[in-house]
Amino acid sequence: MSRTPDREATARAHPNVALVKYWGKRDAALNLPATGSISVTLAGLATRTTVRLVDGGADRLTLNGAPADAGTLAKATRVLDLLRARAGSSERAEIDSANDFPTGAGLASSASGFAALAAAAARALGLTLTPEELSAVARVGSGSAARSIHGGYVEMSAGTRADGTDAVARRLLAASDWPLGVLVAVTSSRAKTVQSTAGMEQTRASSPFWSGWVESTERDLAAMRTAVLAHDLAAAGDLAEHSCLKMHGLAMSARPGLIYWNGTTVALMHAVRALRAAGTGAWFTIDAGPQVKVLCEPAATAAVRAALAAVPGVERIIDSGPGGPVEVRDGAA
Ligand code: 2P0
Repeated sequence: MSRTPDREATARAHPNVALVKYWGKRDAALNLPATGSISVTLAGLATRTTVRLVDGGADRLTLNGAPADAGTLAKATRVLDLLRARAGSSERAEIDSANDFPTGAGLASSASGFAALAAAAARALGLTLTPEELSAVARVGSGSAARSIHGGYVEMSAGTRADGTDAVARRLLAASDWPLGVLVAVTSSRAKTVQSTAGMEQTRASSPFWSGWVESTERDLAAMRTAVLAHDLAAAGDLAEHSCLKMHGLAMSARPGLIYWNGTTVALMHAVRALRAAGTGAWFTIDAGPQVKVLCEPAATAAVRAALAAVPGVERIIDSGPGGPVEVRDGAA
């Protein structure tokens, strides 16, 4: 273990999109997921986070140039506390984090944000952790962040241990192992009104479909793992659409029901299915927000992009595909 002289480090992480969704926790205090999940880390979108250690005071978090809200800061402090305990440090952190894409709008900014925070803070504190250990730390900030530590195709385990030490993410395939087109159709850049953590707890506490979700996701994970390892886009796409619609159906069945879509979101789902009916392999998935992510063969990207752009209400389309793991270095941004 060696300390960096300036006790400052910068990390860059990508968000990810889940092909088998995570929605709900088995332990809210430790942020342990009720089910596993499988994702693709997304190139073309990134969070850059610098952590500087200082003596005394409180942790401070600047997000996109403004002070972060109290809830986000509290999550960051939980991540830092874990790392400080490991490093035997009582230093505070000044965190400066910025996203190059809309924040809190269903584009997984918490995934890339907490992955970058965990990596930068570990480096600043002089800790050397394995990616699996780092994923367990990032998970405390945000469940999906555990997946963004890795590049490519990633599986997050729910684990069974009460302390959550087996709730970690592992890479299934590197980004370069299976090229894939991923287009992100942005329909609104506004932050969502119900954040994922609150939405998940509301769902678990009130949906009559909860147990069916937990049981059936086990089967989805096994089938998706097989599809990913076989580079079978048709199988992975069908399952991804199913997991997406099942997650949103579950969320809608909470009381009060959670509706993350807008009209353009629905129009995009129909447009993707129309593409498929006309012979272009394209499949949608949607996270806790109104944006639509579309999976396709890389060669079909231009045709799919044109079809999505023709849907009224689409603000912009971001080109993406499988991205790399979190990167970290000493010093400021
Ligand atoms: C996912 N989402 O698997 C699912 C699908 C959104 C929809 O993980 O409470 O921000 O911080 O652990 O990770 C978003 O939830 O939630 C998410 P917390 P997180 O990508």
